[in-house]
Amino acid sequence: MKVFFSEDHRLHFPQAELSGGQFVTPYERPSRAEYVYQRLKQQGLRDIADPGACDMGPVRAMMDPGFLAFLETAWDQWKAAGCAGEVIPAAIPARRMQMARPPRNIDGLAGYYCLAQETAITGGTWGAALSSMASAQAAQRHVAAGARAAFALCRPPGHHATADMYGGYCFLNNAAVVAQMFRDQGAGRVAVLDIDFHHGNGTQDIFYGRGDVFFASVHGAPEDAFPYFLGFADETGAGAGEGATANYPLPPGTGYDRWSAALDDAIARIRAWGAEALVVSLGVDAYKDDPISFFRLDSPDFADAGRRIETLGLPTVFCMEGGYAIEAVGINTVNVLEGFLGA
Ligand code: SP5
Ligand code: ZN
Repeated sequence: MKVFFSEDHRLHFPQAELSGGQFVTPYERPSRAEYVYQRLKQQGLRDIADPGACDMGPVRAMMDPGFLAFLETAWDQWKAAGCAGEVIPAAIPARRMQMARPPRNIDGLAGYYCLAQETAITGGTWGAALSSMASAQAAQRHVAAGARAAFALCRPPGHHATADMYGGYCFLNNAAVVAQMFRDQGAGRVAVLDIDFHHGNGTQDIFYGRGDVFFASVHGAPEDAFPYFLGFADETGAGAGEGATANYPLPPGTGYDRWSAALDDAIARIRAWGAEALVVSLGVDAYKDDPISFFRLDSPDFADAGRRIETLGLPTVFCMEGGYAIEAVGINTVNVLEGFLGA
């Protein structure tokens, strides 16, 4: 399986994550990608290419122009305003406040585009986010050209980002852009299968009203897990998208028996729906030792999940999402790919 990976992910290395009322070293850190890269090579997945530049066409077509301009200039505006630290807004629009008036003040503007304040923006964030998107796009083009599957080693991740909000360590939604690229190139129906521990709220939001992209997510129940405010089982799509969203929220302590039953149901739904291409949001934070999650999957379970995903028989792009048990992230991620390949 061909892999796309940009070393420019290292441009994004914030020092601060707001966690438990303190600033800690971010869980989403550059070494995550390095461990996956090393494990790929160790396991013989050595066909690893730099993706080249991001194609801004599909990004601009999907994302809010004001949001993109904000991401590109946030750091410079923050510094120009005399702020000493990384971009972390103090205030976010909440109930009964104005949602349609982006402030001029950069602290206000950052809050306007922010969905979770654990995520800091730095001087390298925009470049890294573009490089992550570039890997996803290169993987999509490789599959569109006839390969059965490709792996985009994306960092930073993307599935929490909407068309107009960043957060949850995500800035640009790589999986959503890949799904749309398949559509633009003629696939009638595309599915996104999100197996990251966290609900893929950004991807769901982008496609919620559409009947051409199915979204399925297996994740920690919102009552107990980030992103808290989306991912309930009764979210099934709206309008033309009614029936094209499937959520599998699961409780603390969920092990592979229950998790894989949800995965099987999601796979059956995607098969019955008639997807022609598949995008997998591949997070491995469902792992038992993940420091911020509460499922109990073990490393061999990830290989079994890869085997099950392969049974769909679809052209497949894997986009890296989360996973924070740093040294196990490589093993678990590559296990999914090897399971898929039947290795
Ligand atoms: C892509 C992805 O997996 N994003 C996850 C974002 C999670 N953000 C909230 C993290 C909360 C961490 N709390 C740590 C408590 C440790 N005791
Ligand atoms: Zn996650």
